[in-house]
Amino acid sequence: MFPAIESLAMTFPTLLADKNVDFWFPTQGSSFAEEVDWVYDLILYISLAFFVPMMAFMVWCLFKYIKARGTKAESQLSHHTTLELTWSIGPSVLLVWMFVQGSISFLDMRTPPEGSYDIGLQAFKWGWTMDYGNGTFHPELHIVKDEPTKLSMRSTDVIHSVFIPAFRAKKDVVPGRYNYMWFKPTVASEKISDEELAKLKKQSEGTSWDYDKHQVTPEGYTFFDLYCAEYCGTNHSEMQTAVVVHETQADLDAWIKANSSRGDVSMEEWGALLYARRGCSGCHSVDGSKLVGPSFKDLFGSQHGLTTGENQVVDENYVRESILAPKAKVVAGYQPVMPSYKGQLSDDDIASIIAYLKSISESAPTPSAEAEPEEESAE
Ligand code: HEC
Ligand SMILES: [Cu+2]
Repeated sequence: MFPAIESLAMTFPTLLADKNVDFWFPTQGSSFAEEVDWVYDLILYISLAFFVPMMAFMVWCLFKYIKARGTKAESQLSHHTTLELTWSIGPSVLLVWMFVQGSISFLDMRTPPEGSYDIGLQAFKWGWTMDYGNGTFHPELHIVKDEPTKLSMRSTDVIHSVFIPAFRAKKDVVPGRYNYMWFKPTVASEKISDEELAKLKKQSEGTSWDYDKHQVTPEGYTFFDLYCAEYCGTNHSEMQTAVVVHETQADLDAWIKANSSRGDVSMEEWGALLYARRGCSGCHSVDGSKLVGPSFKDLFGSQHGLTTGENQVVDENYVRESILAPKAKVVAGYQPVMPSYKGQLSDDDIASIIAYLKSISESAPTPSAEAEPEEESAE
C-alpha cells in the first residue's frame, strides 16, 4: 500500500532518533495499521521470493554461458508450453490475491462507521484548522482512543492531502468539495509532568514552540505527526501538525473547553495565540517581511492604497472587515487569496487580534471608542 511506502521514505532520516518509530514503520496507532502493514509485507515478501532467486539465477547464467569474444550467437527458438503456462498463471493468481487483500482494507478505510465522532478539518496554504464545534478551532487534531473518528475535510485554496503515518491513513483535501476520512486510534498520547513541561517552556521562551525538538505539544502531550502529502507551494514542507489521542471522551471535552475561549488570558496574548494558531502566520509576518500578505508589523494605524486606487487607513473597522470579508477591500500589490474567517472567529477573537496588531505597531493611535477599556501596553 502506498501509505506504508511513503511513511517509510518520510521517516527514514529520523528512523533512529524518533521513538515513535519501530524498526521499519511508525508506531501502529490505529485499527488500520495492522491490516495495512500485513498487505505491505505480503506484497514485499512475494516480490522478494521472486526477485532474489531470479537475480541469482541470472548472475549464475552470466558465468555459466560466458563465451569468448567473437563467438557467433546461435538462435534458440524453442517452446515449452507447460513452463510458459506456469509462469503466466502462477503470478496472475498471486496478483489477484494481492489485489483482493488490498481492496478489502481499502473499502474498510473508505467507509466511516455510523455514529463516528465528527471533526471538521480545513486545509489552507499552509496549515490546518480543526473545527471542534461551538466556535472552537485549533491547529492540532485532538481525538479519543478507541473512538471511530471521522474528519470532514475541505480546502480553502489548492489540493492538500492529510497523511497520518502512524494511523496508515491518507486522503486528499480538494477545494470546492467535502472529502471524508476516518480511523480508530488505538494508542493514547502521554502527558509529561508539569515540571518537565515548565523546563521545556523555559528553553523555548521567546521563540515559537518546536514540536520536532521537544516531541510534545505546548500542553505537554506526546503526539503523532500529521503532514500534508500533496505538494502545495512554498511552505508545503511546514504544513504539519500534531495528533493527540486522549484516553477518554471526558479528557477531550475538558481540552476543548479549555481551548474554546480566551479565559483569563489578556486580549493581546490571545490575539498573538490566534495569530499563530489560526494560520495568519502562514501569510502575514510580524517582522516586516512580505509573505503572501502584508506584514502585521506597524500595520495598525498606517495607510496604504487599495486595488481600486483608493487610500485606506488601517483602523478597527477595516481590520474587522479584512478578516470577515477579505475580498471587499484588497491591498494594492496583493492577490485576493485570504480566506474569510466569518463564523470562525468570535467578536472577542477579532478584538483580541486588533489588540495584538496595536501592540506590534509603532503608529497605533490611542485606543478608540470601540476598543476594550484595557490598559495599553506602550512598549
Ligand atoms: C492564505 C493567506 C492568508 C491567510 C491565512 C490570512 N491572510 Fe490576511 N491577507 C492575505 C492577503 C494576500 C492580504 C492582502 C490582500 C487583501 O487585502 O485581501 C491580506 C490582508 C489582510 C489584512 C489587511 C492588511 C492591510 O495591509 O491592509 C488584514 C488585517 C489581515 N489580512 C488579517 C488576517 C488575519 C487576522 C488572519 C488570521 C486570522 C489572516 N489575515 C490570514 C492573506 C492571508
Ligand atoms: Cu498542503
